[in-house]
Amino acid sequence: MKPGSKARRIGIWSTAALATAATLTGLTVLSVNDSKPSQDDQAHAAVPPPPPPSQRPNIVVITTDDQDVASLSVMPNVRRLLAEQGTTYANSFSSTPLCAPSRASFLTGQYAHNHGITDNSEATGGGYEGLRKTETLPVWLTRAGYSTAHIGKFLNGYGAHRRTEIPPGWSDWYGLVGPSTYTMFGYTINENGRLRTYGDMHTPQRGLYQTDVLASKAVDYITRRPHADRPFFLSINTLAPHPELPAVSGQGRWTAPRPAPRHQTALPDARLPRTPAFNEADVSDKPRHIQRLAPQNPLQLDHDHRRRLQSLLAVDDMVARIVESLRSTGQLDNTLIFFTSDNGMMEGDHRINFKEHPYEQSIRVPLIVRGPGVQRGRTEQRFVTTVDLTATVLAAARAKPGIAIDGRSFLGTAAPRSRDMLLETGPRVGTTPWYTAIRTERYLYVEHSTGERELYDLLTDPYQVQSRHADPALRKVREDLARRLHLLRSCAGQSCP
Ligand SMILES: [Ca+2]
Ligand SMILES: [Ca+2]
Repeated sequence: MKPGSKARRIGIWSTAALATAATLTGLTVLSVNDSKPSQDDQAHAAVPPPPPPSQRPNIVVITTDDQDVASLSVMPNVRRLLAEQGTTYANSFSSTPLCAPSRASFLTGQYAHNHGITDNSEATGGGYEGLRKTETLPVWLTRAGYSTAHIGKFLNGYGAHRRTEIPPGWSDWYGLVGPSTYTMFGYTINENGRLRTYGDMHTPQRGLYQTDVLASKAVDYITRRPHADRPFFLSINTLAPHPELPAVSGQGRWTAPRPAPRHQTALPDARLPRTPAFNEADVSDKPRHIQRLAPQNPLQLDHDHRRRLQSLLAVDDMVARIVESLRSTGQLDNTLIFFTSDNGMMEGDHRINFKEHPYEQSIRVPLIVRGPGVQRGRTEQRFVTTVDLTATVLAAARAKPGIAIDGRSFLGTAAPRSRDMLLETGPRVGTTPWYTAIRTERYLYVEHSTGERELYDLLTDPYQVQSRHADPALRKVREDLARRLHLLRSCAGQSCP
């Protein structure tokens, strides 16, 4: 390990350092138009035939729900067992920062404009019912000889109509059913076709906390290896740190998640940083739907923030249990572990207490990888996005997708540090307009369905408090970004950068 690398690694865990990093990453502006196609496609043609399944790695993907990057600071096991033993991707983005569209992108390897799911609700063709399930990652991995298991949250609306349905491609299935997904106690799991309910929504009970039960199922799967002749793909999806159903509190609104009983009094001093974006004082530069927002109650935000962090402590415990079970069964050295989230979260940033929007806290997600061939203790600056994770899993498994996928593998391939990142939402139930946006190393440029525009220079404005879409000095920049965005939002497969 190089001197100083430890300090640098630890540095990424603080919010202040993240802000500094955001400023620093703006210093070099690469012309992304010059970027070459990823080398892994060329490499694919040159590799020998796939090795027998027994030589391929097991793959574990841990996905939290609505976790912002800074919250990794309260997860020492993630740091010690994953980050210090693997590579942290400091510029990882969710292409559609909303639950179902982002999860659909991971499962299909496609941007939302290609898989078609832009909403959590089936009323607009989104959610579980909208997913074309016969061509998804677990189906392709099964074809390639993998055993596949899913544990926890799936796409919104799963189990709402057919509670015992098991989506194609999963050899073991422990999916959280319907709206009960959004409770830490009293949820129902479809356990390979058999429904089982754990406790009561209103009665916290030791041993029945959702994250702990999901962790036990993961450990059981890893230990039992129901298909020991095949490598496995294990997908674990926690509700934490996503809010719980309105019915839980009876307050008529979604409320911050309950922590595990053992973590109820943890992190008493946790408080959100008051950055310039926090309850942004002047939102006149922003689109009308943001201008209409009143500032959020900072004390409520701090309270919810603390609960979110407390709920992540059980996820951190889960990571330790998973790594330990892999170690004790002799599988750790041959297992790739990915830790990520479906989207980020704004906690008062620009007066918003949600994700979905194209701002930094919403689009940035944790991404840490450890396992065979992955460099240890490294922080990687290259830009990666949701669909790249799919491509990376496929490449590691030597599996082929059944449809054209939009992502590029990020392990073991040379790539430019920055490339054009597409951000996009689409029609949703409700009134929020949708957008397409491009995030480059220096700029964020947004085109809203209302015709409104935003443009931020992250070099001079890392907190995105002054949109410069109307600034004549940036006219050429804006035109160039608009041209690049036009290509991005209709790209498919090989035509995606
Ligand atoms: Ca989410
Ligand atoms: Ca402003």
